[in-house]
Amino acid sequence: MEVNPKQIRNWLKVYFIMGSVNCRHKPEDILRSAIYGGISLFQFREKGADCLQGKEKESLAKRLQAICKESNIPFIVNDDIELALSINADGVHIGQEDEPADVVRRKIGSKILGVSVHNMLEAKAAMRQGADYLGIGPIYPTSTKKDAKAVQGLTFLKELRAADIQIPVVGIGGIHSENTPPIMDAGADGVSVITAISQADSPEKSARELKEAVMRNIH
Ligand code: TZP
Ligand code: MG
Repeated sequence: MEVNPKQIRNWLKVYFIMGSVNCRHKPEDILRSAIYGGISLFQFREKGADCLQGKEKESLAKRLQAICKESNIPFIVNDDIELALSINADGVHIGQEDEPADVVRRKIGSKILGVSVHNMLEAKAAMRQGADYLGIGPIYPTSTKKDAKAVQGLTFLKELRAADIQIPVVGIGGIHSENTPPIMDAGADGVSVITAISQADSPEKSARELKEAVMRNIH
């Protein structure tokens, strides 16, 4: 997949992240509902206690990938480069604990590469090493990622934009439609969420509300 920053920004608007442990019912149903509601990008993040491994993980990834394909939603894999390559995902998302971004970039060629960063040094390194977008957070408190860094609010995001760094950026951590506007005002291109959609009574409604909040506050 050929990617340019404008296209990436568009995909980052409502970025839904999910694995089986985030789901109270069938992941396929939650993803379909989220797509009806208007998500623009999906990340398969199979992590945490009791997460699927091996063939079961791959099988769920393929089922969710097929659902994304039907609606032209790019399918990103968290951390697992081998899986992303073997199922021909559209991209990967890595953190600071994973392989360096330049190594991953060489492995995945022109697929989408997202990198989680927490400060200017990490952001600049990720950009130099070929990141297509940056994930910044946790913006708000979250209980989803047990090893998440301290809540950082919007300070770093604002600092990045003040330095005129224009790489596509998505916020993450404790985000829902009501607390989305300040993130967009700080210069994000979109929001990424796990709980707000995966645990919602109606993932469709939640995704729609997030999309409306993003679109009302796009800069
Ligand atoms: N990285 C930083 S916070 C977080 C990740 C993966 C979890 C976000 O989940 P939620 O449920 O939207 O707060
Ligand atoms: Mg990681």
